[in-house]
Amino acid sequence: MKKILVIGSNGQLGTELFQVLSTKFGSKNVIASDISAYSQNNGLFEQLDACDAQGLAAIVQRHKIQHVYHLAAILSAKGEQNPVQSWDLNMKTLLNVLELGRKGMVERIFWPSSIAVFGPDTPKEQTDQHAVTNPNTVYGISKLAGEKWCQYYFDKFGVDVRSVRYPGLVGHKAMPGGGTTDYAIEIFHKAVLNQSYDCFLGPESSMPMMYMDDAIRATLLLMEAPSNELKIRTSYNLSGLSFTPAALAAEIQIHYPNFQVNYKPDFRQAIADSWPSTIDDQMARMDWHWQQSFDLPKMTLEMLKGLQR
Ligand code: AKB
Repeated sequence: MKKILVIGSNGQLGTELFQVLSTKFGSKNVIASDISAYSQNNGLFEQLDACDAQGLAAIVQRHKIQHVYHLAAILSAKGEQNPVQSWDLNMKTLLNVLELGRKGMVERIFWPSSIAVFGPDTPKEQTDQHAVTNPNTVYGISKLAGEKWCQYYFDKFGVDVRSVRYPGLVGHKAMPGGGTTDYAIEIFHKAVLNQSYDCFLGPESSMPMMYMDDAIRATLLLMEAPSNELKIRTSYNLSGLSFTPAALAAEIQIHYPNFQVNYKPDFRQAIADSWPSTIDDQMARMDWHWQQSFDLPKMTLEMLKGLQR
């Protein structure tokens, strides 16, 4: 059994990924870590500021960690409010983890990139793996630089680091924190409370999204793929579904006919406008046999059922 460390385990993705990894590999083999002193999960936990390289290395040595999932980051919307802090945290933590790989202290690393690597010059539809990027948010710039660092550590030092460009992730077990795609989770929380939702994007902002179960399945598929079959060592395009706030509201109204959305776009609108609408992920489909399974009706049903429970 592999020993696994999840960095950022209290986050939206970390909470769910930790649970799935613990079930799959055994709770004694998966260690959660977060900057917070308290764990959202049951199981082994270490408090860790991933900017602290020595603290990170000590945890890796103590638990004989082989695989690291490094999920800690400041996301797009929060990043625009704290540009320098976001750059420092996003880059320093990644380099600390890549250094573990270079020193032979861990065998394999997962680090998420994002559709935020794309920008206003990127073609909007079926955005190709190698499309022009030119991001205009600090989060996007840090993800693009991070992708290049992953490629560099793979080429120069043979570090087995793997990555996908997540779209907006939609799940019901944890709240998102500071992203532009967060509306797609918040809206469900309001619907099940029979409240209206003030959406911070306009009704026609189409963005790539993915239900959390698909995101976790994609992550595990990539981490289990034979190294020699992976042709992309920056980060793989990954596609689930694309929808607008209006389309999502209409789908929720099938279940909650009185549900109302008020559109009040703020600074996040410009970020959403700079990102693609749909993604071409054929490289992921070819190299590690990726296929999404959630469409908008299925995702909506799962979200509503999960939140009602
Ligand atoms: C965000 O909105 O910042 C994130 C992302 C797309 O990476 N969810």
